[in-house]
Amino acid sequence: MTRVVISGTGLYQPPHVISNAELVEAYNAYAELQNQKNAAAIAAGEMVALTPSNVEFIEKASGIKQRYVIEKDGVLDPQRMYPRFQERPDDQISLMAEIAADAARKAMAAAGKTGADIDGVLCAAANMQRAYPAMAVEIQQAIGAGGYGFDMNVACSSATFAIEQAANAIRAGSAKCVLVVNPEITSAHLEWRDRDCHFIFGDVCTAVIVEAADTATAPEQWEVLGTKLVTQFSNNIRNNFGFLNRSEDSDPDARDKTFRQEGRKVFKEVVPMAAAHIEAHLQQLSFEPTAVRRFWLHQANLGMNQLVIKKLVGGEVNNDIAPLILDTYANTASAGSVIAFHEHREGLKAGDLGVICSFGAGYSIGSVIVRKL
Ligand code: CO8
Repeated sequence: MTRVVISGTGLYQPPHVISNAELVEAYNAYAELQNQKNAAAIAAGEMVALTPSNVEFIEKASGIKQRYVIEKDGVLDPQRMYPRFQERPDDQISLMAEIAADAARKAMAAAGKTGADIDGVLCAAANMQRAYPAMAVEIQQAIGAGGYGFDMNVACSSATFAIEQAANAIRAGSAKCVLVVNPEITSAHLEWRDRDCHFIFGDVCTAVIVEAADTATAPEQWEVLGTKLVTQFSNNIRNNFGFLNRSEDSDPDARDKTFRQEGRKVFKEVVPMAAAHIEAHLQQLSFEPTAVRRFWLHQANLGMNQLVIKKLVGGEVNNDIAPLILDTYANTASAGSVIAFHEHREGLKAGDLGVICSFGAGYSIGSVIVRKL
């Protein structure tokens, strides 16, 4: 069977940072405005006043200290609370394709590839900017790639699921070198006016080059030993925003239809699923979890990752066994485990084993077992 390697990764990092303090200040100003507006209804017991958010809660409950965003002013404007992007004409590259092309070029440079070497582009992300033409096809054009491109969405597991599709395409002979790219503009589909989730997400884009081992020339390569995907339906993380909304005549005052979750339930249900999934995957390849040198896990919650690692290998979690990027990037949906892999490959030597693993909405879990060549 054709051996498959990851031969390069790339990262687009947005220009702006929002600290927890800035975020909380904006939310609290918004809450104050709402409470003033609804003072009569609140006094009459018809409405509940909004309670303030706070930095200590956010850091303790999630491990997040800041997030990167493409546009900051709109998010922090208490009268607005979402980013301010200018609509682009059709003859200009679209925003998702622009950040994807940036990350892609960096990954291609790391892998020693040009656009002409790429014959498959998978744009895998939790939300697409539009229905069609596929973002992947626009990215394919922007980087001068050949072959084909398509979009796919498995929420936070989009990247790992795409790496499996890329590896399968290479093994089946339908592609030689596939770009997997994960533009996550989470700031535009987060309800920043919801205290329960306003702190969770950040923007970013990651890119991964997956290719046949016999064409790879990069100085650093990671053989894909196996991939394993699983899904199980859950309503605990949903985004109901979609093309049917305008036909459904729903309540205009209802909460934004974008991201919402039952965070506690997600935490409880996904941790054991993820740990069991990784263990089963390693077992299929005759490895014990303790044989793994590094786990690049999905970055949603510090406590989740600590528990997953504890279940797998016992002992305390540190950045050497499971690096954390959540503190600086927040949850970046499908890109989280790939950022961890991109930024924290130091200290591993040829022959070392690693696991890239995502978990999130669906539920969906995807693991990629790699060995450094
Ligand atoms: N400030 C102060 N207090 C707060 C705040 C706040 N901002 N928010 C909630 N509280 C209060 C609550 O009101 C509650 O008070 P009380 O006890 O009086 O009722 C108390 O704090 C505890 O609240 P929670 O139970 O909600 O708090 P948790 O300790 O469970 O922490 C977390 C909340 C951090 C959300 C946690 O549950 C968690 O991380 N869960 C896992 C989430 C997860 O992994 N989700 C995956 C989602 S990502 C995904 O799959 C991709 C989606 C696509 C991307 C979408 C991009 C927009």
